[in-house]
Amino acid sequence: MFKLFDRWFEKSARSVAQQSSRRGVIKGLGAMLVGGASIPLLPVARAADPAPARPAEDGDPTSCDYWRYCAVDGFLCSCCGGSYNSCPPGTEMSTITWIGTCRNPVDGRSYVISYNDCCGTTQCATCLCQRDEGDRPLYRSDKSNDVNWCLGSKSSVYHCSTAVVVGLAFEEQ
Ligand code: ABN
Repeated sequence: MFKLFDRWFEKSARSVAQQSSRRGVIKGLGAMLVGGASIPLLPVARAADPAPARPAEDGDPTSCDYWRYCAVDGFLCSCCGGSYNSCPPGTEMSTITWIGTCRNPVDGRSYVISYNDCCGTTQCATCLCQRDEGDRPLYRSDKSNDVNWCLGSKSSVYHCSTAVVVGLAFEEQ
């Protein structure tokens, strides 16, 4: 019985050895290793992944009622040759800014909004918008939106304000 098994095993081992080269076996092992290591790098969709920070948009960015402007105080760059997230030509975006949290009515989520001022030419004087959510009096300068953020830029001359989404806010429980 054992002899029969031995013979069968020897025969199949010889057959495998005849049909495969040492180089081929090493190549196969290498491919397995590289393939296995690259599997975690492939893009996968996970249900628990956070939503991207580019929210679905609805509404008129030239209107003060637009959802991103809930904590703004200034002239809307959308009315001044720029957009809600870009400065009009010839102006420069401030590097220091006022931050607010606004709820997007389209997806019901809250987003952190950065109200960067655009600086370098005289005030736009169109579409003044003052919604002030979360604003505190000027003597609490760290919590006031009534500040010229151009004071930290090359030119301190204020032109208009943008409303740039910088991320999703933590939801209140
Ligand atoms: N951040 C808007 C602004 C600019 C100048 C003065 C007050 C408020």
